[in-house]
Amino acid sequence: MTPPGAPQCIYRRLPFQTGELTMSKKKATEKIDEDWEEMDSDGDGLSNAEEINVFGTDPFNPDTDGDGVPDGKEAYEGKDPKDPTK
Ligand SMILES: [Ca+2]
Ligand SMILES: [Ca+2]
Repeated sequence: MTPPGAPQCIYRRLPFQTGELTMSKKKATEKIDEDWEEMDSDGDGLSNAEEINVFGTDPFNPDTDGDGVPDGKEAYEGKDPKDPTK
């Protein structure tokens, strides 16, 4: 005989367990985001975070303004990687 109330105990634990799973999944996603920001996806010498947050350039295009000079080189030389005339 199953004592009355037993299945409810199992049900009450479910939301807690689901919440834990969601939290660890979110942490994993944040770690991936951090790793991605450290990466240099287009290989122009600037990290993805620098391109988005500092220079506003395209992290997947090594030459955002299309003047033939890589974003990283323009940033290093103090030029504007978004303006082909500079
Ligand atoms: Ca880059
Ligand atoms: Ca350029």
